[in-house]
Amino acid sequence: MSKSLPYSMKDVHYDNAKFRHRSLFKVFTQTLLTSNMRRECVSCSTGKFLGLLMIFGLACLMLTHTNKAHSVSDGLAKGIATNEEHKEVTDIGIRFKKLFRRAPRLPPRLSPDEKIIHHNFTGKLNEPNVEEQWKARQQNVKDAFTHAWSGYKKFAMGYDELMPVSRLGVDGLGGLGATVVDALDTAMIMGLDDVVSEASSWIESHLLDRIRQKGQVNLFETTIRVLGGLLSAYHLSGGDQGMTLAQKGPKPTNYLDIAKNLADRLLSAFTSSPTTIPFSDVVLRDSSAHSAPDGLSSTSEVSTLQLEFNYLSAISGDPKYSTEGMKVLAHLKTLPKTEGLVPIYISPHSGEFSGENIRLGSRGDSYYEYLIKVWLQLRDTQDGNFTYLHDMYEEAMRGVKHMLVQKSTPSELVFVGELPVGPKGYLSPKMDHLVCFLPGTLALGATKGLTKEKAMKDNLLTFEDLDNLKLAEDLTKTCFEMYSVTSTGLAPEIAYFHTKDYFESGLDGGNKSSEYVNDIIIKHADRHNLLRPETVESLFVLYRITQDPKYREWGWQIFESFEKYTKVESGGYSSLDDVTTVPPPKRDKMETFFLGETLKYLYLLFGDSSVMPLDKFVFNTEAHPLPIKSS
Ligand code: DMJ
Repeated sequence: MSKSLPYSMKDVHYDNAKFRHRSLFKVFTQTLLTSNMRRECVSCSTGKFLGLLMIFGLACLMLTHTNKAHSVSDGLAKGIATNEEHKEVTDIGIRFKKLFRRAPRLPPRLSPDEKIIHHNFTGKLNEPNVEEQWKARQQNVKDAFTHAWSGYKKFAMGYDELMPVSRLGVDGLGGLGATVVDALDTAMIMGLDDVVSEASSWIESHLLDRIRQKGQVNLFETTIRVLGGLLSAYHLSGGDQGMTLAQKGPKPTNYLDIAKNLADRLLSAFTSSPTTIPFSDVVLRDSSAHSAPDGLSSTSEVSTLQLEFNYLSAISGDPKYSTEGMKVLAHLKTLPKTEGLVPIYISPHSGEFSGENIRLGSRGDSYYEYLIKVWLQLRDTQDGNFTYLHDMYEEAMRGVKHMLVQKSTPSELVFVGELPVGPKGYLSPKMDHLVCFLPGTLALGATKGLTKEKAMKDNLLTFEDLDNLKLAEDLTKTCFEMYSVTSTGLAPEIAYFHTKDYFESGLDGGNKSSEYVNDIIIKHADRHNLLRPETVESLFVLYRITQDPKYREWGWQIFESFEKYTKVESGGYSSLDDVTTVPPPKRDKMETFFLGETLKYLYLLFGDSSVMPLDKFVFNTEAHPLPIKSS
């Protein structure tokens, strides 16, 4: 398969020229060079030559009049607001000098279309009841959370997950009651005091014992779900002068004590390893650690622990957690990469990457997410220089655009493919649903959590930021279309894209009325849906940053499909076996991240944008918000 042109060259129209003031001289000479005039000039008659002279003379005349817009642009370009703009300039010599001066480079600004975006999408937003309507929709999400929790509480309390169809509990994550801890801060944010009370008393009475007694757990899963959940609960219940969203429940220090106990055991994955790369698994009861059977750790797993470990060090006053976590990132910085892209496996024994497989789906995804998020978390602290994380992130995003991004045929959806045999091999047009975290991360990386409007007003965006934001918007659309192209309105676990080099017939998503039904291919083995959060996560971030209501509308459509096809009457929601069939067969599992992430992001998407602002909180990869502390 041949590679098509890189995304950045082919598709992005943020040509600097768009933002530059072009001098009249340039316009004039460029016209001469590019229009018919040039061709005809070779044999031009005296009459035509005189005509040209007249145009030139007219141009000079125009320049002897004041041009305020031009002066304002100059002021902006220098970043200074001066009164010069209003002065009459009479010196023709200066004007001629201007003719030959290089046009200044202006900071990017919102186009008039973008400025009015939130007034013209549905035509309804000026109506007084629009916010009321979103509040009502937000209440629906809250009701869904209550229904999910009630199923879990009735049939699986204390187990990691609920099997809603069998009405049983199952321990798929080592037996720490993962759903309880993952769900707790969502309940706090939603103001569900009874759930907070039930979840927190279970944690107070059982979690420490479980941590002392349980066997093998995965370092990454336990960190992002359980440790992350505890740390967020600590802050949201008032710890570290945090918010007091929880009216009921234990003192924040109780969450902190449990978090420390757990993290002390997890640290053995770092300290037993012969390199700075931690082993993948820990036996909690004896604080021993070992690598996975193949001896390897996932790249995303070893690089997705640092937000949690850093915050724990900040609030406990003990630097050891942060020190171990950050050693990993410092080491990853030194390893060879392909345009910032990394293989999905790494060996804790050698400290080197293993294999050539490069992707932003499973085992690769949150490496890229944490580069920018850890930088956002630490950039204002005085603990060291973390610019290298931002550099690694930017280089990687350039690599994504250059090596992985393509467009589908016939309807040109932008997608992120994979390099299963490394950078010299073919690009597979396969995109995991997991990759849908990327648009949110790109948007966050561009504006650092501010709205695009504010970031542009304050001249904070570079052209690269805008380029990344444009890609974020294109990919969010693709992720949404992965839902709307199926019969159920729910995305498959994996999609393939029809390109000029790749097509398989008879594998569409089933929604024949979708414009993209021929662009997206869904193989039989990939048709399941695990109630994953990545797309609604990106919708939430994109809505916060662009303020474009279409992201809310898309979120609502997805939520309605979850309600219609995944809800189990007796309590809980179930993952599905096949999103292309109606009714879809249920898989009998409610993943913890449905409560921890999916419903939290939907709730925040439909709610007031001042709650959990993205420039003050960084969400760990399991959607547990941690405050960004300044120095
Ligand atoms: C979650 O546990 C996290 O979001 C992780 O980063 C990826 N997988 C799941 C959700 O899909």
